[in-house]
Amino acid sequence: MLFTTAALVALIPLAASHGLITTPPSRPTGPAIIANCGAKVEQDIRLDNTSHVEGLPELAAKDSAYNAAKCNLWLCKGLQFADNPTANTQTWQAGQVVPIKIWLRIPHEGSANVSIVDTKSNKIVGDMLKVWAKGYAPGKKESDVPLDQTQFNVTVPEGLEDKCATAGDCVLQWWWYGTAAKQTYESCVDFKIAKKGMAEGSTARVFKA
Ligand SMILES: *[C@@H]1O[C@H](CO)[C@@H](O)[C@H](O)[C@H]1NC(C)=O
Ligand SMILES: *[C@@H]1O[C@H](CO)[C@@H](O)[C@H](O)[C@H]1NC(C)=O
Ligand SMILES: *[C@@H]1O[C@H](CO)[C@@H](O)[C@H](O)[C@H]1NC(C)=O
Ligand SMILES: [Cu+2]
Repeated sequence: MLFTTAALVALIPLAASHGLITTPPSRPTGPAIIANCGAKVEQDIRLDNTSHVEGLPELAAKDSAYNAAKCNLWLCKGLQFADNPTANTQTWQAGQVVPIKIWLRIPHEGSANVSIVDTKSNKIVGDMLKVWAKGYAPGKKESDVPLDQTQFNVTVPEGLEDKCATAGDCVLQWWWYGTAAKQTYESCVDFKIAKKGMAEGSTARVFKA
């Protein structure tokens, strides 16, 4: 097949998309996403782990391994808890301030939020930790994006000690929608909540008071 140079150049921005959480470490690909979502979805994410969700349902539909309920493409892009090394699971306490860093490769202006999601019901738990109703990720290149949109703190809410006691039951999800691009990005951090006074030995705790 022949492509003109212009056509090839036009393809590049599509291939090189767009963002994920780098701190704390976010869910990677692995054998569980292959088993539940199929090899095509896993390959798409592995080749560019900042890519958007919208292309994935089409790839999944062509794959006999795809299990819609277990894969759950609209939560964490289908990335699975079982693929996240245990060492990546964060242990937090209510009131703890958690620094988040986003690698935002290519901006698409739109809205974004950071929230805790109950993975069984795929519902946001409590208030969102961060909301940009508009004006998220403006401009054309990484450096156009305001620093406070890619490096910010969230505070671990009170009252999740039971619901989020076990890693995998809840995730911290960064969610971003580029309005004109019509593309959704999702990236997830696995964590569990430790009851206060029971986290002896945990390190690097940052408390407000
Ligand atoms: C995403 O991809 C980059 C580049 O290949 C890699 O360095 C990084 O570890 C990956 N992160 C995750 C969470 O998959
Ligand atoms: C927040 O994120 C969720 C996904 O977790 C999304 O469905 C929702 O539309 C977003 N809401 C706002 C107000 O940004
Ligand atoms: C996050 O919180 C820590 C500790 O309270 C503070 O030192 C740091 O400057 C904050 N970072 C941002 C980006 O606000
Ligand atoms: Cu794009």
